[in-house]
Amino acid sequence: MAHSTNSSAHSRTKAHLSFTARIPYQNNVAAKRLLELMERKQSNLCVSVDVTKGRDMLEVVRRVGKSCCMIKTHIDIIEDFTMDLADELVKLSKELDFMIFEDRKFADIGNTVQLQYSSGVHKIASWSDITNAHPIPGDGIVTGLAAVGKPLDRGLLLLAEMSSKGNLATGEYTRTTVEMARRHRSEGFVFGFIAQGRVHETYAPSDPAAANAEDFLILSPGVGLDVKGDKMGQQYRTPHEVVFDSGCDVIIVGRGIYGKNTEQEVRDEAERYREGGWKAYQARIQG
Ligand code: 5BU
Repeated sequence: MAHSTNSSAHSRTKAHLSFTARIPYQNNVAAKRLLELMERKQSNLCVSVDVTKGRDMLEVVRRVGKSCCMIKTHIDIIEDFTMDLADELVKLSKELDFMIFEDRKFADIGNTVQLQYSSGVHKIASWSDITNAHPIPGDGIVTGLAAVGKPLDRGLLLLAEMSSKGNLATGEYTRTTVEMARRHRSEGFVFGFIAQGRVHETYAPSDPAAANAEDFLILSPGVGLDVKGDKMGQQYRTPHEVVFDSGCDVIIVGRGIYGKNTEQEVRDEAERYREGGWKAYQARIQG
């Protein structure tokens, strides 16, 4: 999907409001917490910690926790997972003030995802503030996850677009994803999208009053300052392109940060991305 590369296209939309000013538009508790947290820490950086050992994950988190609003996990790649790791992560999230996003990409029928979210080895809903789902199974996936997550004040993002070359989440698929989120917004669980731009504005409701009343948060992966992609189809844009040009709210950065060698380099890169993301956000709301 080609999103507008001109921020003026977002005029009179929520893209020009501060994170704080957008809090009243949220129906989801986790979304309100995230907006408050971003403003408080002056950070719209989510660090994706894609390492395979628990102690390495905690080490990266200790290094970047102060710079980010969120830590994103793929908990199923951790070889030595126990619930102690989850407990430690939650403890660090309170000490260092960030939220936890398990990038689980649920994609099954409601009954199954409900079990995958609540149970098994990982018990994701017990420690992860936010998770995400593919819309492909239909509305039941939202209903199933909400039955577990809503009572715990968790939040859900729908995958409306992806960053990788040749992905199928485009056009009609993205439009119907937006419509699915819209159908569930008032229930207070779905609060946004994983996307490359402001998909709910690209596919806006026909009634301007309805468009005015709604807000969704956009979290965007595929962010890098030094390289344009990897050998397996990942595509990177800069924080400025993602936040200022395309109007996304949160930048998700993985290897660009945790992939550095020394402790200091990891800390420095986290600050570099935090600053890049935050400056682009400030320029956007001032523009
Ligand atoms: P990277 O190291 O910054 O390329 O990591 C990006 C992370 O975001 C990684 O955990 C992916 O699984 C995740 N991701 C993505 O890269 N692109 C997408 O469209 C989605 C998730 Br959805």
